[in-house]
Amino acid sequence: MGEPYYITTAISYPNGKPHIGHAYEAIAADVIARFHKSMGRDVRLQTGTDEHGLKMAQKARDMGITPAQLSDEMSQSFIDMCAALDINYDVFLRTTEPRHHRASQELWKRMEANGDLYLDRYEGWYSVRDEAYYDEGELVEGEGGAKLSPQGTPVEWTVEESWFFRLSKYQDKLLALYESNPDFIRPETRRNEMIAFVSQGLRDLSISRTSFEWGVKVPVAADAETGGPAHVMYVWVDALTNYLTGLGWPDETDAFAKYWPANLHLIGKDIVRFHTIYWPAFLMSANLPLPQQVFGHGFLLNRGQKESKSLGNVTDPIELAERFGVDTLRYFFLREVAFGQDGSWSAEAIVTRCNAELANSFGNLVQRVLSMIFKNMGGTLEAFSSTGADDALLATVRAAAAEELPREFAALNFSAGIEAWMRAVFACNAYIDEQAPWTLRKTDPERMRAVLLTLFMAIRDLTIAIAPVVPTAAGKVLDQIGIPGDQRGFTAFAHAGWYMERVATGEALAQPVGAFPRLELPAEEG
Ligand code: ME8
Repeated sequence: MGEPYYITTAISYPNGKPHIGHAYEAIAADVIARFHKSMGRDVRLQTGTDEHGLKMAQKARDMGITPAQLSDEMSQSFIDMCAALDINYDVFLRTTEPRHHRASQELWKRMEANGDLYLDRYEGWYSVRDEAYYDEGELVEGEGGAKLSPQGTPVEWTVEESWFFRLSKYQDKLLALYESNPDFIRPETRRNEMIAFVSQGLRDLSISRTSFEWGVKVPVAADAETGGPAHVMYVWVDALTNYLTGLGWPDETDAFAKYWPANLHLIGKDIVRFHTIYWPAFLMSANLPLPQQVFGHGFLLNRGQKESKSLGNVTDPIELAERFGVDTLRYFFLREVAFGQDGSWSAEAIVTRCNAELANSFGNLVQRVLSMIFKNMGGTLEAFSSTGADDALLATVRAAAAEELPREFAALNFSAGIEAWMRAVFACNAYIDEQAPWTLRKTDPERMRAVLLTLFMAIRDLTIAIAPVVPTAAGKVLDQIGIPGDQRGFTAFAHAGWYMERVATGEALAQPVGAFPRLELPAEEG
């Protein structure tokens, strides 16, 4: 097994069904996980649901059910979304699991043992929608003078006895972390925001609540000290701990030894503060190693607008996948959006992009070449002597598939990586037009074979490179061209001799079937 690679998504609030933003994040994380797996790493992908807190409690009350019923029902719809989008996670963690309560309490005890917790009274603003505390100075004015959080959500004045975490103590340590580890927060804009925020000074953080019960109980010893009402943890304390729970912590498991610290916490831009200020401070306090990187991706908008119930433009990602195809949707998100920035989707944009690139440029190339091999060579492959044009094409393809795309994907620049891949696809299409194998069939069958076999190798490389994005379609192509399961990763490129091996076997190919269908836009949306 290769080097370990641990990637996590945010855990979603199951207070409603998954939306397009949840799908986007899950897809990006899955592509990253598959990419690293293809590079030979020992990958672990964790996702899940964040089931405690006031937001969940209030939603359940509104629906006339218990918070436990709400989280059971809705968390299943996140599991269903993952299945529908081909998200190949290793762990789906629910924060209501007993092992998660135990891990959260252990983290609490370690922070307490380090002298970082104290009891006081919290007075300040709280947004239930964000599950976040805000300083007066951060609030913005909404319609009619209403106070809103910087995310535009309502805030309420809260006064409560509360445990506090000495966040202020970690201000300099956090700034030193950002300084010495420039890749800890990405992209750069998010890093700058966090440095500015921490530089202004950090206040201690209220980390328990007494006004409701739906949460992880603070450890008994701490609770006994207060003599007052029982405290439950502030939902973000337990939520962040999920990244440890999934590895079996606090037990000394093999998974924890192997995968912690995480390589990447992939989250959205609205929750960067929790992951790059609170989380590393909690971990430092508990004397645990820090994750290597937190990446705050952008938001996905529907024709430039935020999806919301009031606008009536909320999209069910499962329906979207059924309508356009899972691979198509995955390709569109990663290709269309510059990762880290906000992006916009529409049915036309999906159809236009995917028809032009996946169906017409790549799908057509595959279909044409494999059909010609099937019809004119009985599907049989054999060694051939190449010309300069063949070698040049293969060098272009190899550079895109084995170097440019992986370099960009490793840096999370998906659209740039796919663009490099697309240029190589265009090079194949230019080559096939120039070489015109359909003419060579009559004039020079030997040369036709060399051209088709060159394209066969190009297709193999290009399919392996794009497989993390479109796993099902790529799998179909690799099945058709008979690439064994253990030779479907980037690691195959490194194996000397492999390049010609498949061609030299003389085995016949199966009859090709299209893997990248053309999409139609329903009339009402055209
Ligand atoms: O924040 N586009 O849960 P959540 C892209 N439970 N991403 C989006 C998005 C959009 N329109 N809307 C939301 C939470 N997201 C917490 C996380 S982690 C220990 C706890 C992203 O269900 C959002 O940024 O509100 C977050 O990364 C994820 O979806 C879950 O959001």
